[in-house]
Amino acid sequence: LKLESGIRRAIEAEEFLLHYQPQFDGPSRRLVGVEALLRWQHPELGMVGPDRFIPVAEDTGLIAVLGEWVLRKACEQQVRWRHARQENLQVAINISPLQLRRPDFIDKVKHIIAETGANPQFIELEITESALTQPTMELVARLNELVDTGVTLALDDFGTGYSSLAILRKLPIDRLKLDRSFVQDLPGDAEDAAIASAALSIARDLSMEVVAEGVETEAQFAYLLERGCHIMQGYLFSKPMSVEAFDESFPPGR
Ligand code: G
Ligand code: G
Ligand code: MN
Ligand code: NA
Repeated sequence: LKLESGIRRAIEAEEFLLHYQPQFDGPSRRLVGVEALLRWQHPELGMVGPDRFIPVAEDTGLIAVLGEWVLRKACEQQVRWRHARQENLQVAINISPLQLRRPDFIDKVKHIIAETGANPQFIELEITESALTQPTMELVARLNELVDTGVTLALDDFGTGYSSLAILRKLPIDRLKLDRSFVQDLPGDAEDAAIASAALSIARDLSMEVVAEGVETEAQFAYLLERGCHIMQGYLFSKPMSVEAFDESFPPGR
């Protein structure tokens, strides 16, 4: 499979698209935001998921241009929703660690926000925990510069990377995204329950919010809500979907 040579062409052919998965405020179950999730509508292979082509894009350096495309599309969509809904939806965007490390990344973010008119307060960049377990001073400085642009930062896949409290305190992070592997077997599994509770307690101590991923059952929802989880995302509420399907399922004013 020649995914590699396909990526650049596919950007131009507009074969990439973003699906969006809604996120809900825990107590009120109100829609508060979405996570943008990249898809490739491949002419021969059909819908290809990011697990297959993001690693290829990272290996070939194409992640820079693909990641920029994602940022721009998600910012444009935030503006469209703001106009259509008369309120802001928080839009979360996955950022590859390789994107983050590029010297021109901050300028790209600023440029795209300015060009699209997106409200940076409602743009959240998700950075995987594994990229930040041993952050250099340079990387911490970069995260601070990012926050200075007005965007907020979330630590994705939280719980899989063994971040220490000492390190978490140094990072300008607003949210922890509890990895779905720790949500999956709640509330029955004692180890997962301990990890979920620990994440919520760390977040409280550091004044961060927790987003639970992969919430599939009311029992998981109730367990997390009871322990102060702020935001919920998962199949219990909705799968990721196209903008058209999203607007139909979640019309404004509800
Ligand atoms: O949506 P899905 O479950 O197929 O996503 C699988 C993985 O791909 C997730 O870990 C998600 O973070 C990652 N992913 C989805 N969209 C993007 C994107 O736009 N950029 C990057 N770097 N990763 C993404
Ligand atoms: O790593 P990241 O958090 O970015 O990955 C998000 C991925 O999780 C998306 O690809 C999405 O399809 C998937 N996902 C979202 N909600 C659920 C869920 O409730 N259950 C499962 N199994 N996967 C989910
Ligand atoms: Mn994510
Ligand atoms: Na995750």
